[in-house]
Amino acid sequence: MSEKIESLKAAFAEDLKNLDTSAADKVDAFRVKYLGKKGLVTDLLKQTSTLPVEERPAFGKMVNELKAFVAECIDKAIETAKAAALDKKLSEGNVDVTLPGDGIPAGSTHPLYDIREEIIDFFSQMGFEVDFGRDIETDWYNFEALNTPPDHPSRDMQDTFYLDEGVVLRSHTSGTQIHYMETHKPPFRMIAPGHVFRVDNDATHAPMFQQCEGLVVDENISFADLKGVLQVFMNKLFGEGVKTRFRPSFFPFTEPSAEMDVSCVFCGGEGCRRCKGTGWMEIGGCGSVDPNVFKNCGIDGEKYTGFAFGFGLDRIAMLRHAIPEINLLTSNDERFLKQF
Ligand code: FA5
Repeated sequence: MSEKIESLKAAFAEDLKNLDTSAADKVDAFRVKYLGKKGLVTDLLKQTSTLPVEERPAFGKMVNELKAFVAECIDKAIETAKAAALDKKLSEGNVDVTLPGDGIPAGSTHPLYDIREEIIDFFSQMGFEVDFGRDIETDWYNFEALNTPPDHPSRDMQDTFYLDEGVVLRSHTSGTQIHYMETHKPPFRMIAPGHVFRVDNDATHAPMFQQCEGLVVDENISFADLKGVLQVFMNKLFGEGVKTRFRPSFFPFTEPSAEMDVSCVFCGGEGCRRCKGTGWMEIGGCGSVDPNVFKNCGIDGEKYTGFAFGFGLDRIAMLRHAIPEINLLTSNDERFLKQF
């Protein structure tokens, strides 16, 4: 039987010499001839079972060695055939090697994330500490300590999600002020970025959005300090030319209180549908800390004064990128996200 193996090996070597490796189909047919299901080597291997038991191991070993040799030679022939095919294609000029390759898709940061990081950077550089607070607050932190007792009419200003009796999804970041004042002694400056929740839904109001609270407490802090800090902040966010205005307003936890507006980016201040014809867009609330809030946190309101503010990050993103609908920011729509 070993002669059979030797003669097949010799025949294979001869056959290989004459193989046209420039044609892939011929190489494949050659592989089938020797290693296919009914191939010559496969056939030889099948004959092992017809031999006397004592001869089988030696014969099987020799055929397997032949099989490995044949497979290696054919693999080389396949590589040669592939290279020949590529050479042919290149010489025919069918491949433009100057074409750009397939792009590797890369993600990018979300515009709201970018704005949050920018705000944190800006205030950190001014010595503000960052406290992220918590999404779930008790009534005390979200309302009462902020000078808003249960039947106070100003509770209607923020339509709140109640989780349980006296437990809410925070409707603003102002509650973090209280936690901070309970655990820190003035003087201090802090910001509190985070998600907030309200029963609200239209083009400029979302049920979940982000705010960033700010609080500064020290001796002799005035409303002028507040205006100065916020003007510089707006210049940083929207550029040197941005127009701002403070409108008298009301918040139970600040006195006096104001709303801060920036000139509408959609119409440049002319007045349009988006700014309801006013030329301005509301961006946040602010004011001097109400002495009752200091009292609730054990801070001496005779000695210390302070200012606080709270901005909507989604509104800042809308203004900065001229986004017409607030819900696009959380829609997870790739067509929208790919623009950033
Ligand atoms: C407040 O939430 C106050 N806590 C802000 C504050 C802090 C005042 C400290 C004084 C001192 P207001 O409800 O106006 O205020 O919300 C502040 C900002 O959040 C708004 O100007 C707006 O930019 C944004 N905002 C409010 N409601 C929504 C909403 N549903 N969707 C998106 N942004 C909103």
